[in-house]
Amino acid sequence: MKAPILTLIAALAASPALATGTHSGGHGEEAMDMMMDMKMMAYGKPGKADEVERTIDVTMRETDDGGMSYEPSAFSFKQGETIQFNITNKGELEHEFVIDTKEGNVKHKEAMAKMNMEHDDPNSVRLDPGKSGTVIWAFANAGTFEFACLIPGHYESGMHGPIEVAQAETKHSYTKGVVKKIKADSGKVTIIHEELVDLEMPAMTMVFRAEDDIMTQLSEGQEIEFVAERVNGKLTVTKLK
Ligand SMILES: [Cu+2]
Repeated sequence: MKAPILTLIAALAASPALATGTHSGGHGEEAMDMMMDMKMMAYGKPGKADEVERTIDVTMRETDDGGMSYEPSAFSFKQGETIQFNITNKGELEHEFVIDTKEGNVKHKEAMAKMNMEHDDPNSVRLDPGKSGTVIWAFANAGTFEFACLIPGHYESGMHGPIEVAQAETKHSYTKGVVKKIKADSGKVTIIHEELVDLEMPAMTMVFRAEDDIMTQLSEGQEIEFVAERVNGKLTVTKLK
């Protein structure tokens, strides 16, 4: 018996709103896309083959001491990286590789303990002994996630490891400008500036907000290099050089 972990997929696929002329049962791609959008998964999203930045070989096997393991046993990535995992089952038993949050894995593990579930999702692969498979995953968000085998007993035997996704550094580009006018009491400064690359704005004269620590460093007529960002929706000078 095979029951999908994500009954949501089935619900969506069966939804009349998604029924199309070509729909022939099974999980429509549209339904899958929609499910992915709806879930907005913290641990990322299915990656595209042409966006793979790194390929990592992973082996799964039982160990001589009665445990079960992955090699490597931990991963660290940068936010925004798309990784292709080439997974090989070098053991004697069936194993799987599932990417999720730690909580998500715990939940699925409990569900799998109750019934014989198999994963059929883009974030996982289940492999017979000797077989290889691929998971391509885009780690869109920073955080600590987990890869695991949720076949009953395997997690407890050691088949899980952390995936650390480091926050992407927001790169700020400095823009040249001349301070035209300062209204310190209202926290506003008018700057004649060159193109604001980060904000995709052309060279022009604009009013920016600035906190006191920035404001005290400014004077009218001064040539500056500055970083502008949207803070609470308002254009703000956040860095000065
Ligand atoms: Cu396993």
